[in-house]
Amino acid sequence: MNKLTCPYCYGKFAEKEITFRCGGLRPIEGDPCAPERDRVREQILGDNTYQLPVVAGNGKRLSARCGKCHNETTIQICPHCHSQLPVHYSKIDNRMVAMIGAKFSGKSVYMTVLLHELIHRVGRRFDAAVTGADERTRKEFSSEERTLYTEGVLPVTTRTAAADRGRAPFVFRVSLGERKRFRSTLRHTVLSFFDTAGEDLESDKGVAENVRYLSCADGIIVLLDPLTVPNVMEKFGLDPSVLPSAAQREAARSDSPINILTRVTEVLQKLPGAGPNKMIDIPVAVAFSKVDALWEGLPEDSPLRQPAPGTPYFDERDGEAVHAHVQALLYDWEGGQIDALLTKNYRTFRYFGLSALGAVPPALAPGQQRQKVGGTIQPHRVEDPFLWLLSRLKVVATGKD
Ligand SMILES: Nc1nc2c(ncn2[C@@H]2O[C@H](COP(=O)(O)OP(=O)(O)OP(=O)(O)O)[C@@H](O)[C@H]2O)c(=O)[nH]1
Ligand SMILES: [Mg+2]
Ligand SMILES: [Zn+2]
Ligand SMILES: [Zn+2]
Repeated sequence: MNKLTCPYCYGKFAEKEITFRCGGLRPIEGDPCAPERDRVREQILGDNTYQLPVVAGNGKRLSARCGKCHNETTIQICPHCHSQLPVHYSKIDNRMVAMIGAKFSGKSVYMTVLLHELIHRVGRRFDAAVTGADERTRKEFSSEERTLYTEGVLPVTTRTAAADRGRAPFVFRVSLGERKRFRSTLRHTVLSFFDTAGEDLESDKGVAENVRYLSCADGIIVLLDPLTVPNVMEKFGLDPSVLPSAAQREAARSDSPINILTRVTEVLQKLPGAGPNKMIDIPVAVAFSKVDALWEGLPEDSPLRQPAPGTPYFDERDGEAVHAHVQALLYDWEGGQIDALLTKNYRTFRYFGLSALGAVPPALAPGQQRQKVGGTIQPHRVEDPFLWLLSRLKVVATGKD
């Protein structure tokens, strides 16, 4: 059976299991339906707000009739968490992109910057329109965007999945292709991004809370902080102040990328269908964040210092050059342990190097509560891992110049 995955709770269901919600319109006779308690949302999402009544129906049909007000409704909801599904959800592609990485590796900053870039700039490169798929995503994303871009304030540590049950992923709709005069070749893809807490990677319990999310992923971005690779700070002659807070410096000391990758690999091997001796099939983009801190120490012709190509497809030649360069750096930095682990366990992986901010943010001043961005945000190569994943998932084309 063709199982669909909810982009909000990652539960699986068949098309016919999709449920409906009353639209609350005034009926010809009597009163319109009023919002009421929704115990499913209370239990699954910790959301206690009142909702219009749930309407039973067959998801293969695009509408159902409310038993109370007798109005027809086309609002489709997930049978597990009662979240409203994107329009025609069962008819369009949906892809889950998971992102994981250690505490302070830069996941929250990266996610905001990547989505901002997809909406404002990269979309144009691909003639793609990227929009929030629901009201909450649009509101919450705008608020995170404002905090980072307008107020210049960096995010606080993301709370663990257990501590923050109500936190939902951002769900975006990407529409790619051309609208021709007589025929639309527009393809819609629903993307679900869940910003995990690095802290969840530190314990088995935390990992278990995130397993459902990882097990549904079509592609994974593992974000690694190169400044936490042993010897890198010394090799590049960096001052500890490139890790702006004491908490970050402490985290950098205690958890190196090879440890993180080992734990991530164990998680993926425990998923259904996987096994300790089986290669992992999900494409994994291994992206080093914060490369702005390393620029000065890299040769001028390093592919990591060149801007991302502007082609309307994933540039395979550039991608391979970056991959080979990062691989060589890893052998120099830590003797290729990371590369050996990935080669042994992953069928499809690729290295990337990116900077979300474009510069090292200034250290916290005494008494300062929240860390701020130095100047304007100048992202570098943030789209690469994402476009590579989409090219593996056949959402965007691959090309060589
Ligand atoms: N130099 C540099 N530092 C960055 C960049 N992005 C993030 N940082 C630094 O890394 C810190 C942590 O970034 P977050 O995005 O909050 O990290 P996270 O992975 O979400 O961390 P948790 O939520 O605790 O798991 C920021 O406060 C910045 O100091 C970057 O592009 N360049
Ligand atoms: Mg975070
Ligand atoms: Zn759901
Ligand atoms: Zn009704």
